[in-house]
Amino acid sequence: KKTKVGLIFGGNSSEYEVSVQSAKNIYEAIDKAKYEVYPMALTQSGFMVDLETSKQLFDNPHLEVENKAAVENVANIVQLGDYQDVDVFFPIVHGNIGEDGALQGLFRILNKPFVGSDVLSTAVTMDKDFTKIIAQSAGIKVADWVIVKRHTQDDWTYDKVSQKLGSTVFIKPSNQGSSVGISKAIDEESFNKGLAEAFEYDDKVLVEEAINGVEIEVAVLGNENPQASGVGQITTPEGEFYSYENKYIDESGATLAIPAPISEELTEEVRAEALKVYDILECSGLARVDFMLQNSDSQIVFNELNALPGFTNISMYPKLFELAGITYPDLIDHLISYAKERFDHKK
Ligand code: ADP
Ligand code: MG
Ligand code: MG
Ligand code: K
Repeated sequence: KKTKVGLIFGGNSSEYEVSVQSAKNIYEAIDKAKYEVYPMALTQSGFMVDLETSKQLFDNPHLEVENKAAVENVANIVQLGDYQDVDVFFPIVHGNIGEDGALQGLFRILNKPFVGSDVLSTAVTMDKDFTKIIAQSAGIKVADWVIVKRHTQDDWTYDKVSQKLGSTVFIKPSNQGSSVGISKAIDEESFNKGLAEAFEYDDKVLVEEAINGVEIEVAVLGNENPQASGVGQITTPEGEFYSYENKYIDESGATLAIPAPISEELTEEVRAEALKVYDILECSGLARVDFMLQNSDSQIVFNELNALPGFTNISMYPKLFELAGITYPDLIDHLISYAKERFDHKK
């Protein structure tokens, strides 16, 4: 008997298109002899659509979907409960709802296995502030930061933050991804502008010390004894950071180097640090752990953990494991096995 996989994708975050592409690639690559896949879309308005329509989104992500059930948002998501014959859910929804513990909570209520980290871990890692607090308390090096909340905004000026964090700072909404709402500030004007922009996305904003260096990333796979891939590096044009534009729009904006051109010794150090972060944040299934490698002293500074990273067949996560000898279809197979394993252990 084939395992029935509920492949959930889409969502209302800025990473909608990436999610659709990831789901399409998973749908095409999954071992059909072993798995039967139900593609289930969460459209941008939050609706859950029927299986046939979901499949159409693979080639036409912005198809105007008329939801046949025409019921309210939440009721539609709860339709997932109607699919009692799904053996395991594979959520590949980034950001809001998908990567922040909300869908994971629903799977727990439905009492079904699902790919990726559980409620606590996804909720914590979606919040950059909580992620850093926990990592730092476990001895992981992170960039220094302050928290500005909407109601404490007036207490903060560029002068005040730059005294603590240096003259260049990064401003980011605490709960976001894809660099949305993130900016670099170098003076009062860019600080005020950046803060206003970040508050468009969240009530809690991080102002962070800028790390002068390159971004490096590690893919991690597994439950109790996870394995780390090699290290990948992101190179952005001089003076730019890995912005939304560089990630998804301008093809020439950023390049991935897999493996990263760093020493074997440093590679091992980064891999070990990634496993430590994965363990501290109690991840399971998969995660991509992102660091900055500081130019001045080659220190590795943990930046963030992505619980459901981009999973298209050219994304960093699968590419890193491909280099480690795990093909894309095998990776999907492993993830589903880990989902079932965790479910069985928890009973
Ligand atoms: P997201 O979840 O949106 O990817 P990140 O924290 O990874 O948020 O920030 C997006 C990008 O901004 C990073 O990939 C990096 O290029 C840049 N960046 C973020 N924080 C810093 C920092 N403290 N110092 C230097 N660059 C940073
Ligand atoms: Mg992120
Ligand atoms: Mg990031
Ligand atoms: K994250």
